[in-house]
Amino acid sequence: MVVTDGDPDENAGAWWRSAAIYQVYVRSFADGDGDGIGDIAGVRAHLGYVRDLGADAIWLNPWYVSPQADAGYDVADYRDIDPVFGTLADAEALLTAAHELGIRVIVDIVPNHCSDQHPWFRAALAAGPGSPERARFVFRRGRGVDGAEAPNNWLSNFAGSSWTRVTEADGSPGEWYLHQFAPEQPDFNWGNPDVHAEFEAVLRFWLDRGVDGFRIDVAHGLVKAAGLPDAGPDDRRGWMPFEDQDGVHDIWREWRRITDSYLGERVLVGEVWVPEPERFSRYLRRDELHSAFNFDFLRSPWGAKPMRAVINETLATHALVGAPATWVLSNHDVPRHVTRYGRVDTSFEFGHSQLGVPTNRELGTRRARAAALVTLALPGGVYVYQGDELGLWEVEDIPDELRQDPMWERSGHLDGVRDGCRVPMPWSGDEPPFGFSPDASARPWLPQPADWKGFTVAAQVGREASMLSLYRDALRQRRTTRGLGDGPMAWLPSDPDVLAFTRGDEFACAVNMSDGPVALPAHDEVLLASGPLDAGLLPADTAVWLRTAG
Ligand code: ISL
Repeated sequence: MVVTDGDPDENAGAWWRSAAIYQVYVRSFADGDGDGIGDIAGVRAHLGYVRDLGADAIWLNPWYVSPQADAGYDVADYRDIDPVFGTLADAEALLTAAHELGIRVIVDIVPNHCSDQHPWFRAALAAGPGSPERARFVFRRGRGVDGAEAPNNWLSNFAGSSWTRVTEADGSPGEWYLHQFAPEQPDFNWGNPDVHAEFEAVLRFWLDRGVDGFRIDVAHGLVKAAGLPDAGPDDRRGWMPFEDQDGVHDIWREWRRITDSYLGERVLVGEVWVPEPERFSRYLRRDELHSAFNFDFLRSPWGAKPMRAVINETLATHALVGAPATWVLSNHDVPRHVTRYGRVDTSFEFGHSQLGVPTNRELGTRRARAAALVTLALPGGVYVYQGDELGLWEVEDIPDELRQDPMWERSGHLDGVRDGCRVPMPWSGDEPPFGFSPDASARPWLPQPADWKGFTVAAQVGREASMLSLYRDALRQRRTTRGLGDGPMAWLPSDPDVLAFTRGDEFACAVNMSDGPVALPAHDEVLLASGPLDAGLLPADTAVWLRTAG
């Protein structure tokens, strides 16, 4: 597909504008070889499940060679597969098998940083200050006496300073290098042409093997403000010198030219955490990324007022650049929404861990069912994180010694946001590993709760009231119902605590976020409901899909 200037419809009807994309967290999806860690063989064996669910594509979290200091987001070789997940041949076979089933494949790419075991970083350490090897990363002399203080005050996303001091070859304390995440994840210097050339080659390596696109990790973070100035007092809340710098857009234009040079509608999907919606939309200009995760909806508290505001703002912002919106309820970085929506404070914000705050799982599940119908009915694309479709909740009682997230140790155990949503999938059976591993004696890399017994795929398939049946029905109808996916929506007049909207002239969705039952909007037929209706009324925390004309 070649983008032509000035044609507003040049990508109308493109698959990614309406896609339902299933996020496969490879390490926790299915274990093919019995070591308790999910792998490519496991994904391949369960592609039929993804097809039956009704997803158009899968997004695979990083599978590259990695010391796994941050679950694969510390990449040591971008052109090969980590042995824990399989081989390059396994990856190629997975791409073929997925394509045969009509499932597209998006792979994660991590361009902000690599692993400290990446050959470039090892060479940079060995080569010393002022070398071309160091120029591919962000090395600086420290401040203060003998350079003993970090070059600036930037804080890592994983707590503590963003800088680590190295010991030079002669044993003396030396320069500092920047890492916006763990010290094992040195940031690349995107001012260096080698970095651009290397990533172009890596993109082509995977595009040549048939991937349908990339999910770009930390797409707002690659370019840092010139001179690396100290961050201001509004740390972490607004514009920061290490995020959302204007120069980052040149990189996405470069990448777009690469994907556009391939046949088959290959896509760039950004992980873009930017507080201002207008600045967010800049990543989606016609010659930049195709789409980006809309985290504002995920962050929003449960409620008609805040969610209506997010929907309106999202659609207005995307309209500015002609991009389709996306809708996301959970992913591998945030507590699962069944748990979030059962709390008093239903919002999500990084750094405000609610680990252990009481939650009403029954309420959270009811809302999660309703939220599924809302997100699958909204305009644009949608992401389903593995386990959302089973109604899994955040596992909050993982023993401290089994936790794996680097954020846990680095934050002094204050933050536990990311292990509890990564617990391996329950497929079948009455006890762990619930069919996750082929061998019943295998120990999954994070422990599964015993009460997932009733939440396995096998326990939910064919059970009409299950979350899995709801997702399957909704995804099937979403494909076949005119008006869903990309396209316009219009609000229907409603109670302020109800969201009701039409998609085209035959379909409406309503969700009741008030305390009591409300009347359904006018309709011919109820197509799908997230819970039982109450004498023809829509109960609290329930959503419906309606056929509005025959
Ligand atoms: O800290 C943030 C906002 O202030 C986050 O948005 C942060 O940018 C985000 O969590 C980045 O996540 C991604 O990159 C990480 C990795 O650990 C996550 O799993 C991944 O989704 C580093 O590669």
